[in-house]
Amino acid sequence: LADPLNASIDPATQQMIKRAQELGVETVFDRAETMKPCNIGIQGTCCKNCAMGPCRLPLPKSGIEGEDTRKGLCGATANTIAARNFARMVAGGASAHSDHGRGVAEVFLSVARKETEDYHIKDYHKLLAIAPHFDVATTVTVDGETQDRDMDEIALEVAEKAMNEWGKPDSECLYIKRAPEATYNRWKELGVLPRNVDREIVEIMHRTHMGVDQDYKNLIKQSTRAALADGWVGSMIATDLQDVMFGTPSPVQSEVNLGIMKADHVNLVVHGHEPILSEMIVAACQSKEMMDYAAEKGAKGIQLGGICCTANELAQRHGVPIVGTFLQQELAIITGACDAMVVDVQCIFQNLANVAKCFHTKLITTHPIARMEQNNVIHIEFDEHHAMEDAKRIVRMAIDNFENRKAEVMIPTQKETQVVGFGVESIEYHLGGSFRGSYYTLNDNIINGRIRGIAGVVGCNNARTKHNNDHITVIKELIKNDVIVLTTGCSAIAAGMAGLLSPECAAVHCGPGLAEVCETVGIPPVLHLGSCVDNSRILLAATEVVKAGGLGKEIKDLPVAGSAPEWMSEKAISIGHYFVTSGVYTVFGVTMPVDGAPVFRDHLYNELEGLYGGMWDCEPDPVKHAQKMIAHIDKKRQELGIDK
Ligand code: NFS
Repeated sequence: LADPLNASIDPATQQMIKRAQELGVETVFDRAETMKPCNIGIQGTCCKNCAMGPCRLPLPKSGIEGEDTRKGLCGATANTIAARNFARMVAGGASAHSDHGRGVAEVFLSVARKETEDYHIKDYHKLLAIAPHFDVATTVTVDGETQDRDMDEIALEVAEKAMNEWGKPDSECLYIKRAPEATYNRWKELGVLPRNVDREIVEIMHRTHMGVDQDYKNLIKQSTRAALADGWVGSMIATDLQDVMFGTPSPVQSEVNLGIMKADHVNLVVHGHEPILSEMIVAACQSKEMMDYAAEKGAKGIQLGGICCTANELAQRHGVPIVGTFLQQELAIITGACDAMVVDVQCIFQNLANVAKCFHTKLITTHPIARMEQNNVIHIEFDEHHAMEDAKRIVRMAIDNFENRKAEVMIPTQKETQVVGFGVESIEYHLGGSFRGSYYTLNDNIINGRIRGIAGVVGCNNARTKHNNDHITVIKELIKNDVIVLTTGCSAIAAGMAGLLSPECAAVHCGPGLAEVCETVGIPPVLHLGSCVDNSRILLAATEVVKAGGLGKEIKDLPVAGSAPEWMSEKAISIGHYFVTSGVYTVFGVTMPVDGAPVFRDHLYNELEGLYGGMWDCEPDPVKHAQKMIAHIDKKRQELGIDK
């Protein structure tokens, strides 16, 4: 069994792991003790893409002397195998984000066509802001006079153009032009502009099929195309259209950690990724009908809480509290107070069903592409055409289950207050000048050295490393050294749990320059930018910094660095790769499946810098990890001549 104190730095998590062990309920933390990873797979050199294999090419303990003669049955080298595996991770990750984006675009199309009554356009301002990026005009000229164009027309055209980004037959994705011009030209020259999202992902699957692409550099080139199609297109459209339909986030206070659950309330936990589902659940929970029904059943109210990126989506737009990170999903049920857990897609443990069996919790799947085989799981397929009806059915199920609690309820008391919901727009507002919002003031603070640089710290938890420890150590080391941190995903949740998303923490944890900026402006030193598709917000924030001037022509010129200290998912690899190829030095923690192919690893860790200005790195020690990022930031400051 896992030692709770070694498994997490968070007392609430430790307490619930212990509780699970007392009750004889197994969790991911225990399984991480009993099952160790495969020594060859972890090196990235196991090829199982055909039935002559799996061919396993571990690196000899003594390293390679002379020529590397390792090969699979077909002759595939370690470089080819590791690059294929890497490319397939990018394909997996890009498809998850982009399919999410496609789902949002489809709902937006039904809104634009007026085929649904449950979803609406909430932020017309954002719609007008994104329309030009789809080459959609926002004005018309009538009799030589410029007039505003009809909103319904704009919406419909944006929806159709957006859908096209996934499958148009010719030319390139429109959204890719949102990058700094010099970077766009660089990509064009290197031949990595994505044509359409689906094609780039399909092409990875083709190229990594047995006997196709056998040049690791060429495989990485295609990975770049697909990753750029993720970050600058699929994910970015997801973010933008979600903002249009559900509102662009602005800073809002909320709470985080298991302690937000309430013993005397119906606790409904939403877990997964797509706000299409969770937005409706929020609306249903707030309806008088549901609140009255909960009271009728003896509950003091309905406590909604989120896990994983769904949590980030709801927190940034509604201040809905966050129950926890990826690694706390089983623990939410183990409180004995989770009356229903509703899931859609991505990052959902199949073991939730086994844990739910030990309690009264109703586990509800909602997405046609993500079901579970266990027979205690209820499937309520969510459909945008009767979304509210479905949402109410789910909420009612949770309320009906309130009286069925069996095990003794044990909810940890820990919770933190946090400010979430920064975005490209609100950073401009908060860090901008007092007369007009712009990135100029942020740039000025970078140039004068109060802010040493900007770091994006993002990504998952990984049961192979102490829960939240690396996120928090990396972030604290960065802000101590005056590096402002932008965070998303489970890393953002970890930061919130550790109290780092509150403006007050600046005085405690920051270096003097960053502390001064945060205190003057009243912002936390760690800015919550949302879910993992919202990493697109980080790309655009960096682009705004470039545009504001004084710090070079491309993201690669900026004093910035990226990090995923506890990554585990394929999505993280796709994100890492679009950060790298957008010009960001990006460090991953835990381990990278490239060590069995040192030549290929060198391509990722060194050669890519010459092409894109950004490169990969891996550093499991969180302090060294942050210091490597700071060293890169300093190198960029020096190149810019703002070194002090
Ligand atoms: Ni990102 Fe979000 Fe969390 Fe990792 Fe999973 S929830 S999309 S993949 S685990 S950060």
